[in-house]
Amino acid sequence: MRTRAAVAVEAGKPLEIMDVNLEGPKTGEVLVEIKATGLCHTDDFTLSGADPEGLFPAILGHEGAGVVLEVGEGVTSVAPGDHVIPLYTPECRECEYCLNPKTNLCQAIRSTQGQGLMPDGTSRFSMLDGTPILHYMGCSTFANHTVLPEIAVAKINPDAPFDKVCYIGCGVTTGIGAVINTAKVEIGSRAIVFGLGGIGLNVIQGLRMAGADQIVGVDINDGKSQMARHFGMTDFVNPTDVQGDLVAHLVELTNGGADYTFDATGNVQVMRAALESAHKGWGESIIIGVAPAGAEISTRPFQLVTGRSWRGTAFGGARGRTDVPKIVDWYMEGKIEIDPMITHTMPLEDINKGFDLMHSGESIRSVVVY
Ligand code: NAD
Ligand code: AHE
Ligand code: ZN
Repeated sequence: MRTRAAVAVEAGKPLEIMDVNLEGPKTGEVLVEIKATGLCHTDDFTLSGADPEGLFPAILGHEGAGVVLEVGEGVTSVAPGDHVIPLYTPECRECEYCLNPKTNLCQAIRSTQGQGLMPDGTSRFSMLDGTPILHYMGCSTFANHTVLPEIAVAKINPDAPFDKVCYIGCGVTTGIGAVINTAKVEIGSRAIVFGLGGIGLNVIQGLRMAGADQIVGVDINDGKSQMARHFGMTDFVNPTDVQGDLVAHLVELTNGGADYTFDATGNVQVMRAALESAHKGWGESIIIGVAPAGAEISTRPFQLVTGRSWRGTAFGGARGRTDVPKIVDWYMEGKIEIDPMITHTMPLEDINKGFDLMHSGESIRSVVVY
């Protein structure tokens, strides 16, 4: 079939909107009509050329929601008509990782996914002249139709609005999951969240759900503080307004350091500040942000010797097929809020404007509605 897509033809160039060829689902695969997709900073990171795994030409996008149109041979868990969210972290429920309760990082298809290919080692997308186009993060939601492995789709409540719950495909689950699944924040905790964008606001929302007493938000853009307060932030710090050392300021503000800190910026200097503003003896710092090729984190080992720990999280530690439908239900029941964070919607033709809004700091989430 033919479908409409925004193609990343080359690193650092705007996406090009074009018709592309899409082959139907093979064994164990499903064809999904994408109805809406969010624009995550990770898409921008890969498009910029900073992603060591970035490959071109590719169809980016990993925060989508849509409807199953067709299933390949052997598919049993979803059927045409089902509403689904594509999963960049699949859940095969059989691999060594899925069988270990300590991780959500299913590895069943990770190697081909990282090469922009389906599990059989081929791509389903091509340009009209036959040039292959690679998949991205196993999702490629910047196409109106995409093909996904069955283990990489979560079946969701059919009443859920696509233009809101697409955000559960990455940002919402990553932020809330970092608090609940990874940090396992306790009632009464003090926390600091660095970066109040599409991920950081969901960390704040998760901290409020977990019963944190103090939620400090740190961002270089004052414009992000109003929304963060709406989601539960108790104190705002703009590092550019701090006289002297940021870490010392945050340690004082949190009465000795935070029980939990979260980096949602992808900046390795910020990651260091996050680790060092965690409380001596027990503070945990969770890295969510994705850093460019070649970037490395550093600190004095003494920071760890004296009881702080550094951890990381992908997709908020969520097991997609199990947890994503539950998070959609939380949204439908009003337990979590999504709508105010979706500050802009646009047709696919305007997707590059969505990235401009991300760069200027004007948007929280832009969503493309097909
Ligand atoms: P975003 O652009 O919406 O938000 C980033 C925020 O960080 C902005 O508000 C920006 O002003 C702020 N910021 C930038 N530099 C800062 C600094 N030096 N100090 C304080 N604040 C600063 O991006 P997003 O979509 O929220 O993504 C955030 C990060 O999380 C990105 O690196 C993204 O790639 C990553 N991410 C990781 C996962 C995961 O599973 N680990 C999932 C999604 C996104
Ligand atoms: N490809 C990059 C790393 C990108 C990365 O860390 N991706 C996160 C999800 S970000 C979603 O917005 C992730 O899931 N990581 C685990 C994995 O297996 O990719 C690089 O540095 O090579
Ligand atoms: Zn993302």
